[in-house]
Amino acid sequence: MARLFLGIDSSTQSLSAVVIDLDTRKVVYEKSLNFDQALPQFKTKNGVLVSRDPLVKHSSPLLWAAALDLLFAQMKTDKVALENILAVSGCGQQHGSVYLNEKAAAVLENLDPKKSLVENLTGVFARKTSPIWMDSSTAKECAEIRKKLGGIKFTASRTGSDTFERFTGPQIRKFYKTDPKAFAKTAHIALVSSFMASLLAGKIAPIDFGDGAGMNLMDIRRKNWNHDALKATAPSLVKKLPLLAESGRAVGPVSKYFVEKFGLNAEALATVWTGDNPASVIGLGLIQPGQVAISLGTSDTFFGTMEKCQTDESGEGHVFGSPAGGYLTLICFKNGSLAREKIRELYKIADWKKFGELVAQTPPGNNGGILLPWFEAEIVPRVNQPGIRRFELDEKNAAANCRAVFEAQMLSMRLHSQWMQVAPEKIFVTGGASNDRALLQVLADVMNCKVLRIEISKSAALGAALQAAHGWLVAADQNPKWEKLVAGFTAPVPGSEIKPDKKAAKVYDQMLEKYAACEYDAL
Ligand code: XUL
Repeated sequence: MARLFLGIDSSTQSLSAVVIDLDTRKVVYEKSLNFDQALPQFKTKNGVLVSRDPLVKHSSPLLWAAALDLLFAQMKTDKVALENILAVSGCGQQHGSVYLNEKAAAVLENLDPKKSLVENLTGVFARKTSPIWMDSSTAKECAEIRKKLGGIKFTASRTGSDTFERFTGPQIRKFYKTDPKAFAKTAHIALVSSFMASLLAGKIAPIDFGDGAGMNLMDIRRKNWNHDALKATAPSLVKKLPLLAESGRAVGPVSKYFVEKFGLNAEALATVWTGDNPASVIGLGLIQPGQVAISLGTSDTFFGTMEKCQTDESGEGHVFGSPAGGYLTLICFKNGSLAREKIRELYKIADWKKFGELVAQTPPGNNGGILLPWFEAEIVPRVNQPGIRRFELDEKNAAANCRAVFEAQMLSMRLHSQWMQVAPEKIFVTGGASNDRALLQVLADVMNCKVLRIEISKSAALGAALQAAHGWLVAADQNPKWEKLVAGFTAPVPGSEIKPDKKAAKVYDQMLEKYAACEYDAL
């Protein structure tokens, strides 16, 4: 019997599955369901509910549950050998939170396969919607918690990050302040990851050290709840939060709901999930300390692995627990493909191929033209009032604006990642925009480092599947080694290496200062 493992990624815009065969070391199945298209009745746009306040971004936990039903139904239709799956793990968009009432635990234990998950779960929420990572409406709560914890440096060194608007602690505090009655009715607070894990396990699942670190509530070094942070956030949190645990650890057998309804193996293990970025780190094979990757997705993220915990005193970057043990550092830039898409729309550029061609037509350094692409409130640097700004850049020149948006994104990454003090000899790159050589050349030149493409469209779901395999091997006392486990699944695309151009790299060394001055000016 093939040893299969299922990884699920509950991201902002879609729910994806990857199934791996551990013996042939192959991905045997991949599928994605786009929320807006597959479940239009939830009325989301790019996975987000419409809101009048541009700083408020919520989604619906029932939408994620409905998508899980659809995904399993799809796997059944596609004849995935669900009876051969030995463990299921997953990951979720980070920071988003789900508020469950006192009925939830019993409902989870008795999920009725004759009903849908949505029918089962109606009535278990203390709050109908979930604030997600794109929300930036909690500046006040961030300031309050930061002050109680003793400022940026202390907050970062205790919890792994300064307080951030999208982090769960400030979001919980806002909920407590604005709707104390509903907060009082909240028996369990889950993250997107632990909520989805709870559905699979049929009980309240722990939060892992990777996603837990995105809450401003976990002690990053001790990996337990930090009581000062809990107290600074809201009352009685210790009762409302689940246990913290290693990702991939077995929670128990999967809920009978999935066994009876879809034919999932009754002995398959349900495991602890993690955040999408920690899972991607595994999916990209970043196991060794000092490795660096850039993911060009809805948000652009810059991450690296490290053995010891070193936090960013300036408070821009984050440290999370890595599913492979140790730590990962992460910087999240909200205006990633979000901004590239906006420029494409603005200049009516037919496709990404054309976009890349326009970038290639313009010189490195863009003749001095700079664009700050803050279409949405930006996380790094902190920009609360969205708006784009041009410096010595002709608004009418489409090609120059295409180059400008990507150059600014890469210069910002270089500038704001300096605290990590890593000098990688190569950078792995993944995500939608990583298919374009012209863009990767800009990346290699700005970072003055060779760049290799990893073509895993679903690195997070793959990481989750590997995490399921790891958890199952641990439970079977087989003492798995991460390096061995990921080998073969995560090699860079042959021939994808791009070397920096020495002349262009010099241009960017100089441009960095000018870029920093523009940021300073704009802020
Ligand atoms: C990371 C972050 C985003 C989400 C995207 O801190 O907010 O990358 O995890 O799903």
